[in-house]
Amino acid sequence: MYTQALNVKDTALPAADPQREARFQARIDAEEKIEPNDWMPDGYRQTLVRQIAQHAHSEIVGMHPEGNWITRAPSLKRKVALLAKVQDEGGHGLYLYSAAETLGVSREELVEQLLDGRQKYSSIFNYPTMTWADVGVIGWLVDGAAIMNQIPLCRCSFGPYARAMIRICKEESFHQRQGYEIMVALCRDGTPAQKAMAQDALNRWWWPVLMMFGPSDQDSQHTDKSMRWKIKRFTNDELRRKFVDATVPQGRYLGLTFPDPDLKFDETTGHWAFGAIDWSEFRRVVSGDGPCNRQRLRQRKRAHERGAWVRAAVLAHAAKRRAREQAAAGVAAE
Ligand code: BYC
Repeated sequence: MYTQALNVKDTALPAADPQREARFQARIDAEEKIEPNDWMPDGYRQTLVRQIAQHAHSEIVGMHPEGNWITRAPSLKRKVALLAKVQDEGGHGLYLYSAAETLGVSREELVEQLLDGRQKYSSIFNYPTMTWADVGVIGWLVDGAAIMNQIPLCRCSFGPYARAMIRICKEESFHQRQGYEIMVALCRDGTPAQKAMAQDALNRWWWPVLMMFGPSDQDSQHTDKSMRWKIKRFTNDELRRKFVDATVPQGRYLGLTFPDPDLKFDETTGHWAFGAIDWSEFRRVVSGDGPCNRQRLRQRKRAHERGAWVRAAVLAHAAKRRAREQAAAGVAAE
C-alpha cells in the first residue's frame, strides 16, 4: 500500500540546504507528518531507513526464538496462541519493510544487508529459549519492552512508520498479555518446579531486556537528532526507566525476584532505582558474539534460500497477470 510513486533519492540535491532544512524543521515542530514524496534532509531519510530496517529485521529474526517452541507448546491452546503470535511478527516485519520502501530502498536490498551483516537486528534475539517459561518471559518482558518503545513511535514524524506502528502496537499488547498469562499459570497456579522454571527464565532475560532499549543516553549517538526530528519521542534511558517502573509490580504479583540486588523503590523520585547494566555484554552481542548470533543468521540465510522458489513463482505470476491485463487493455482500446 505504500509502494506507489516512490520518492527516489535525488542525488543532484546540494549536500545542505539551510532554508529547506529550516522549513522542514518548522513542519516537524508543528507536528505535521512527513510523507514519502515530501522533501527531507538526507540524514532524516538515512536515520529512518536504518531504524525501520533494523526494526523489520528484529521482527523477522524475533520469530526464531519462540518459533523454536511451537512444536513443543504444552497444550493445543498454547500452541494456537504461540503460532498466531509468531505469524503476527512476520506480518510486522512486512509492514515495516513496506514503510522503509517508501524511502526509496527495496526490501531485497535490506534483506541482503541483514544477511551479510551490514544491518543489525535487536540484541535480544541472540539469546536462547531453553524452557517453556522463556516463551512466557519473552511475551511479558520482550513484548512489554517493545510496547514501551513502540507506543511513542505511533507519533513518529514520518507518516508511513507512524501508521504501521499503530497496528503493530495493538498486536504487541496481545502478545504481552499472552506472555504474562503464561507466567501467571506457572507462578501462581503452577507447581514449585514450574515457578522455579519461571524464576530461572526471569534471571536469564532481565538484564538483556533492559539492554534492548539501547545504550545509555550519554553513549547514544543518534538520540539527539532523532528527538529533534521527532522520530524518537523519549530517550533510551527514559523508556528503560518507565519499563522498570511498570514491570516491577507485575513481577512482584507473580512472586518472583528480580536478579538485581540494587533494585529498590526510591521514595524521593517515585521510581524504581536499578543496578548498573553490563554494557560490555551489550557491545559483545551487538557486534556478533552473543550466544545465538551465528545460529540466527544461519537460520535466516537458509530460510531465504529455501524461499527463493516462492519469490520466483510470485514474480512469474505477477508478470503473467500484467501481460494478460495489458493484452486485455489493448483489445479494449482497438
Ligand atoms: N540491539 O544511538 P542509539 C520486537 C544500536 S522487535 C542492537 O541509541 P537509536 C519483537 C543502534 O542501532 C524490537 N543494536 O540508536 C519481535 C546504533 O547502532 P548503528 C525491535 C542496538 O536508533 C519479535 C547504536 O546501537 N524494536 O519488539 O537512536 C518478538 C547506538 O544506539 C540496540 C525496534 O527496533 C539493540 N537493542 O536507538 C517479540 C524499535 N539498541 O545503527 C518482540 C525501533 C541500540 O548506528 N528502534 N542499538 O550501527 C528504536 O526505537 C531505536 O532504533 C533504538 C536505538 C531505541 C533501538
